[in-house]
Amino acid sequence: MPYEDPNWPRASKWLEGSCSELLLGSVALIDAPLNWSISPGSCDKAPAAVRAAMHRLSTFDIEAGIDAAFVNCIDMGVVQHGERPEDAFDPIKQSVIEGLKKADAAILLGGDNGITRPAVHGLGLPLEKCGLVTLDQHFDLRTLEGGLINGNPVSALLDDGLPGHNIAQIGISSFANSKAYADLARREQINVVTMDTVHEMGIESIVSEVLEMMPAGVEAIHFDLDVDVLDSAFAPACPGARPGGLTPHQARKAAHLMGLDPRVISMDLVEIDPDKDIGDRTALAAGSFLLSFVTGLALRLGSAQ
Ligand SMILES: [Mn+2]
Repeated sequence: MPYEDPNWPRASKWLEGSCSELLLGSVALIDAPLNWSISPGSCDKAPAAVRAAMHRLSTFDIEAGIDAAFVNCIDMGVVQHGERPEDAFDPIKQSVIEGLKKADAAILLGGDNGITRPAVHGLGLPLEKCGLVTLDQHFDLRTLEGGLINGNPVSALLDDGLPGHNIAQIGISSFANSKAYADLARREQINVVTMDTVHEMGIESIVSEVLEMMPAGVEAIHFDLDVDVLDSAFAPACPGARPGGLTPHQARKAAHLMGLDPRVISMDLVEIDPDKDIGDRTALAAGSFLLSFVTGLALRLGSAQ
């Protein structure tokens, strides 16, 4: 019999539907194990790895003074989708639309970054009313020639008609991107915040500023948390992570602040390759980001009541 303490509820129980009697709202959890990457790996195993890590996390956020269990987790299970991003587009988009009908926010467990494009479409609004905030060391603006891949979801969204000024990218890093794509981001009027700017200004002020600068016409925002935004020391499971990235503390703060904004109604956690993880440290970090987004959401829903 594994050890259980009734005074220490595990986040894994929350995933199974265990929640507080006093409920503020709900979140839909969707597994989207897309695995069609530039560097082939095992991102398809990430939803299971993050869920397993939740067994070692509690639901209580001592910093925010609130429990994730004030939000009911509606587990929507795995989206059945094809191997290629083109084949996954409709199923993932529909799963987010369904999730948002049932819950106050939808959280997608990737999978690779290719899930971000259908997730934005799943906001269910014309793209000019949609916003995208990425926490990522990379632009993900690679060419669309050769088809969809995990390195070009932002290009694909621009091509679909998402205005560049509705996109903010936090954590863009040196030697992880090219001048051609930095120039493209500037031409498209994407709000780019580099990694050094985050370290100099602080993640809280950057997230607040980015949300304030979203155009007034943006009604719903998708938050793409590419876990490779972390410093590679903290994210052995993310092949895209580089030295000099965010600490788990900074990414957790960012996720919490995003959850607090009423326009932010969906989130994805992507680019974790559990086969490369060490001591589950990347999966544990990702689990804490998910929970911090939910406690942000809980505070937001509580203050609206
Ligand atoms: Mn990315």
